[in-house]
Parts: sequence; C-alpha cells; structure tokens
Amino acid sequence: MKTRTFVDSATAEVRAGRGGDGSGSFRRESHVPEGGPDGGDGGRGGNVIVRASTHADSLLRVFYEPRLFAENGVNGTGQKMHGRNGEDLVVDVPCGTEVYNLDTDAFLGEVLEHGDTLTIAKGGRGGWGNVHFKSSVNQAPEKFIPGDEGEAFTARFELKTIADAGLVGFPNAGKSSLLAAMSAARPKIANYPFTTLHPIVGTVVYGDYATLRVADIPGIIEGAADGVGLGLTFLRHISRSKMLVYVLDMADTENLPENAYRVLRAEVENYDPELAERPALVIANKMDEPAAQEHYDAFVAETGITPLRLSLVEDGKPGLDAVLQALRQELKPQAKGQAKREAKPRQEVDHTEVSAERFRMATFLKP
Ligand SMILES: Nc1nc2c(ncn2[C@@H]2O[C@H](COP(=O)(O)OP(=O)(O)OP(=O)(O)O)[C@@H](O)[C@H]2O)c(=O)[nH]1
Ligand SMILES: [Mg+2]
Repeated sequence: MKTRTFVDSATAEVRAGRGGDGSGSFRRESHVPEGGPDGGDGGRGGNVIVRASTHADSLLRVFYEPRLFAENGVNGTGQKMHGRNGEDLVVDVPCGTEVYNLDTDAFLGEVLEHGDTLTIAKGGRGGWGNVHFKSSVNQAPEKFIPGDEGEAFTARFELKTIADAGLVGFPNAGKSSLLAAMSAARPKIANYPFTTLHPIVGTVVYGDYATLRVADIPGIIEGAADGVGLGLTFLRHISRSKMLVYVLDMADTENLPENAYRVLRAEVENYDPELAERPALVIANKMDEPAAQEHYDAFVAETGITPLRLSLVEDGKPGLDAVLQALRQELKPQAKGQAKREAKPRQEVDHTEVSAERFRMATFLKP
C-alpha cells in the first residue's frame, strides 16, 4: 500500500468528555454520630479543541487517528471533594482547516492563523453532590446529580490552503518552476505531466519584506470537473486566493495556448463561478522555445489578452520581475490576513431550565 503523506479532508468521531457524577456521600466518623451529607461535585468533561498550526501541513494525523475523544471529568467524592476536570483534547491542524458537523451538516468554524483555536465539542458539566440538597426539612439528602454527557458527533475536516494567489495551468506548464523561482519553496519539477500531486505554498518575499503567499496545485486538464486527471478537488486549495495566475506553456504545439486558456477558465468556472470572477494574471511561459513567439502572437490576436512573457530556464529568468510586480500590484490594496467565516452561533443552553430538569432527574434517580 502506498503510504499517504498528504491528506486534505478527513472524517473523525468527536466526543467531548462526560461530566463526573456528583457524590451522595455522608460523613462517617466514629465521633460524629449524625454526620451530614458531604458528597462533592463531579468535574467538567474535557472539550475537543481544534488549533491551527504551521507545523501541521496536512490532515494526516486526523486521518490516521479518527477518534478524537477528550477525557471524562472525575466523579465527586466524600469530604466535599470536587472531582478533577477532564483534560481538553487539542488537535493540531493546518491553517485554513474548516470543521463541519456531519450529523447536522452545520459549519462549526475554521482556524486560519497559527495558534487560532476553535472548540468544536464542549465537555459535559459535572454533577452536583448531595451537599447542595441539604435543607431545613431534609438534613440527610441522598440525592445527587450525575454528570452531563459531552457533545459527540461525526466531524468532517476540510483543508482550504491559505494563499493570496493560486497558480492554475495544464500539467507541465511550469507552475512549480514558477513557484520555485519566486519563493524558497522547493516543489518537484520534472518534464512529465502530474509531477505535482498535492498543493504546495510558497512565500514570496519582496525587497521591503512585504510577503505574499502563492499556492501551486496539480495540473488541470479538460474534463477535470468530471474527475479526469487529478480532478478539480485541488481547486479547493486556491478557492481562498484573491487572485488566480494562469500559467500557459507557449511552446506547446499540441494543445495551443488559447485552447489551454479556454479549457482552464471553463474548468474553474465549472468548479465555482465566483472563483472565475476573481482578478487574474495570464502568464506566457517558455518564451525561450522556438514555437513560442508565433503562438504568443496568435493568442493575443484571438483573445485580446496580452500575457506576461516569461522564461524560467534562461539566465536571469526574463519576465520574472514583471510577474512579481504585477502580483504585488494586484494584491497590495487588500488588507493582510483572511476574512474569517463565522459559524452560526450555537444554541446556548438555558441553565435555569436545565437545572430544573436535572433536579427532577436527580429526584427521580434517588426518590
Ligand atoms: N523551455 C522551458 N522549459 C521550462 C520553463 N519553465 C519550466 N520548464 C520546464 O517544464 C517542465 C515542467 O515544469 P514544472 O514546473 O514541473 O511544471 P508544472 O506545471 O508544475 O507541472 P505539473 O506539476 O505536472 O502540473 C520542466 O521540465 C521544466 O524544467 C521555461 O520557461 N522554458
Ligand atoms: Mg508542478
């Protein structure tokens, strides 16, 4: 079996800890004949928390350990001893991970920047010990309240890589070569299609230390929307990008650039019409090759678009500076960072109601 190194979606069972039970204990000491109730409360169950981390570059861990269970709270005991709270389970995921509740189809939220946290399942509250029920009419209450169950559901994790610009192109067009030329990222580059098998993000650093994140994704071919080649699922990773960069192989004689461009746009539109509307940059790569100039002229004549000319194999990489400036120009006005998509606020529990309900339950349990 081929071992996986990259996983961008995963399903997991999530279970927050159960609250510890309250205790129904009484003091029992030889010198205290009628020792009263002394049962302490149970501890809170642990939460399940998702945390964004730059050290996690895929959802591999969730994929291989799909049971995310937080610790239960400890039961209360005699001598009014409060049970210990259950420990939270913190799950590190890549920046840009979204979480859904599959049982209800609800979007639970997303974590974007390193260190962002999101509580996806709350631990159950600890129950009350019998000390709470002592009153003038009942000096020896036997009732106590059990702990609440923690939230539990099936969760879906989806990674949408965070990048300012996304590279789109046919296999072998030179996307990874461009990323390698612009950033310190070292994607695999080779003269065959589908060299890149999963998204890679590189950071472009300008002379004044301004930075820009660029995502390289696997090549797209005609019919990708129907699953041909590696399909369109990787477009998800550029769906957060503010800008798309179409990389065209100007030297290709079988798949002419205007056809490549038409197909790419159609596939992007097919995936998400809104994505096709974003600002785009068109790059004519491999201008060093003999057939390139003629194809370039035909492309301009046919589409009315003037792509930026580029060669990544010639000395000095002619055209690269213009590409870097164009990216910066387009992205500069945007504020840094990602607008966070908020989940609908979860239904807050009305504690007075619940307490009454729990009280009835306690009465029922210990008449
Ligand atoms: N002549 C020429 N070759 C180039 C240029 N840029 C890239 N190449 C070559 O084109 C081939 C494919 O480059 P990659 O960067 O791997 O292409 P890719 O678009 O990432 O390909 P996939 O990952 O398969 O989608 C490599 O052999 C590169 O050396 C260029 O400007 N001129
Ligand atoms: Mg590549």
